[in-house]
Amino acid sequence: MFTRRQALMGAAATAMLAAMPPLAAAANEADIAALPREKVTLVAPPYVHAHDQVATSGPKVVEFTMTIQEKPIVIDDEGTTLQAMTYDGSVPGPLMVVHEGDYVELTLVNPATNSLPHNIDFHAATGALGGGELTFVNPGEQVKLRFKATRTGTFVYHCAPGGPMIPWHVVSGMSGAIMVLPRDGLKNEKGEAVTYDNVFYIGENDFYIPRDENGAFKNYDSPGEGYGDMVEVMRTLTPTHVVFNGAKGALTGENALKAKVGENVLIVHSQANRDSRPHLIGGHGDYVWEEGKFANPPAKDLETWFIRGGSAGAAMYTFLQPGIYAYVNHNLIEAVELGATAHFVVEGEWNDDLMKQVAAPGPIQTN
Ligand SMILES: [Cu+2]
Repeated sequence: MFTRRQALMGAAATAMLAAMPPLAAAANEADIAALPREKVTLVAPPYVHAHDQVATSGPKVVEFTMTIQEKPIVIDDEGTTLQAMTYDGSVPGPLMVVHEGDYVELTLVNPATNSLPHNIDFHAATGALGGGELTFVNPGEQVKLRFKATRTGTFVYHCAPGGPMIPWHVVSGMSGAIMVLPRDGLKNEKGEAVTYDNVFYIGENDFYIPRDENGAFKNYDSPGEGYGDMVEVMRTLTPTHVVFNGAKGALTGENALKAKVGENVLIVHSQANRDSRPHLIGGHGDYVWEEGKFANPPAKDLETWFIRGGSAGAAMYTFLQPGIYAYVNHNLIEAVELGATAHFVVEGEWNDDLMKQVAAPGPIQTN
């Protein structure tokens, strides 16, 4: 097992961290202690905990707790099982929402029932390793990290316990996202306020499941048992599964996302390891923060957008027609063969002006 010291970024990084001066902002502690505190209970994706879009008060300390769970999850309809590593039991981990200027205070728990050390690297945070050094916890430990949310946008967080453990933990499920909203809410390209009626969080994962000599996916009894085989598959850079929210079908059929005509939906989409290209079949991105950062004006009317591996983006769309919309990674092989498809089931009145079948299928007319 990796120890805390061995696991981090090598001797140079360790020396650099040891040489860091005491926090210059120590005098600030009293100010932070005087801030109001809010305890948030996280919600499993695709849903998101209740939050204000426009902050109703000044900055606060927002308390979150996440418990790391190593557990088997079924990732396709053939019963293929991944010995997953999860934040709070879900793949992806929960979406956290705060406002710019708030302090995020996370208690990260690694129960003794787990077999591996873990940590968390917040792309939203400023400081060495995104908090990875400060949150490294062995099984049986917990840790508390505080960081100030200084930049707005949607950002990935992921486990980064050092060296080859980093990609392995990430492709075993350990990533999620945080959304830092501007205190006065989201704006369109003209600087006008825009709000959403609902928000869904879609985390995309690439999985690398080893196969046996007959080509069947292998099962393992623990993450560590499958490590060597999985690294071999990872090194091909060819995933066996590309899925939304932890499994093929996690967001289709009975698990489809629900919306109504006229509802304005925000879709936060993260991919911690690999590029993706979301497309809503039959709809559009009215406003898309492709890189996910709200200081930049959103692009408008997009057909397909790009999520860079290691980032989270946000797309806003008002549904105009009822029906079933597939939301896919528009590498269609990944969408259909490997699993990266979600469905929105939208209720409401059909608008013939926007689309109508003028003549039903029938014999080809020759005259
Ligand atoms: Cu981990």
